[in-house]
Amino acid sequence: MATTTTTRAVTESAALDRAIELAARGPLAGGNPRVGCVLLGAHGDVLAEGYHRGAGTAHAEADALARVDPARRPELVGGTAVVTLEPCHHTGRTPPCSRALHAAGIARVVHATADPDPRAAGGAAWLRTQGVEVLTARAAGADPAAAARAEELTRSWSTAVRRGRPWLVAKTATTLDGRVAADDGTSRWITSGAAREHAHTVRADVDAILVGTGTVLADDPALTARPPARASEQPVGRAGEQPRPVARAAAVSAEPLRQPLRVVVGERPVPAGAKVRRGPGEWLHLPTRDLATALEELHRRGVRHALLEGGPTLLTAALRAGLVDELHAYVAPVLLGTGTGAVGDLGVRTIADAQRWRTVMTERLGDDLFLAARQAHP
Ligand code: AOF
Ligand code: ZN
Repeated sequence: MATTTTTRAVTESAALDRAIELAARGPLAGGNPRVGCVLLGAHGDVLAEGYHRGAGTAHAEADALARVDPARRPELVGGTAVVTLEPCHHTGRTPPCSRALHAAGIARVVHATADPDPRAAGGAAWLRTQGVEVLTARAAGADPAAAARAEELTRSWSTAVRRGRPWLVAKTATTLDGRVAADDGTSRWITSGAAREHAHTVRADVDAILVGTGTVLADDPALTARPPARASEQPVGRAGEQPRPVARAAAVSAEPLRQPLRVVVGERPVPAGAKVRRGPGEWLHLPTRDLATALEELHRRGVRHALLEGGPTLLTAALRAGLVDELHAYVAPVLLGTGTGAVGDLGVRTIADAQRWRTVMTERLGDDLFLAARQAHP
């Protein structure tokens, strides 16, 4: 078991740091947020810790409550719950955390972010009506850097829930001169094995992978997640030190790899023999040219994180429509000079109109470079 129960008295700031570490162990994919919880007794002792392991399993608060030593349960009375997300107030797949914390005698709740899900929201307000002191981490005086890390943990999920469409990551694998294929259409392979392995790890972290019909016809991709090795231990606590792009959370799980939904977007039919039609997992054809509509449909199906894998037509449309939240660029030290560019006409005619993004992560992968960037504003 990853969590431990100690009796050391800690500050709420330390408890928040720990809750963030725990939350980061949960899966990014699967539809639910990553949440961690530390329960402090009335004298500041850590009575238990918990985290959410994904949709259908116990919420972080319930997980922590279940781990309190029965002999020490009375110490919860007058105690504090430090949580990375506002406690839910609904009966979904599990009972409301608001009521469970109140029933246990918790007198103070410090939460890093609000719950944007209208089904679940209201925990903070209801707890206040019961006389529980409820504060955001910032209001409780948490270290702003820790509060920012906690907010980063749920950013992609919260954004998806608020907007009613998945957080969209768009991937490109290009030459140094921004090409994705040579003049004759050949493209295998531009990036190295290390870059392609990395991309498979990212696939395992999303709920759906999207491609246009053009890419299915040209490349016949399988679109399955085949990460190289399943790391059993990952350094926790680093997540959110800088904005953490969608990547690598799923690798910590020892369970069989959950496959993302494979989605083909576009009006042309998907050929009967296309690899995307074959398992494992499900696939779906959304016969529309309108990516925004396709994304809303995917959100209705529970998709909160999606990865757009090509091709240039769909990517250009997504960028023009402002639908891409995060760019994942794999750049190889390869030159083609001519060939297909990663992105088509964005309507930019002068440098002042360029789309400018913010780099949130870089990594060297063999001879290649990985760069994650986000839109400058959100
Ligand atoms: C919490 N603690 O650890 C999590 C929360 O389908 P359910 O029942 O799992 O509910 C999912 C919703 O509950 C999710 O959309 C989000 O609003 C909240 N998740 N809340 O208090 C947790 N994972
Ligand atoms: Zn809950």
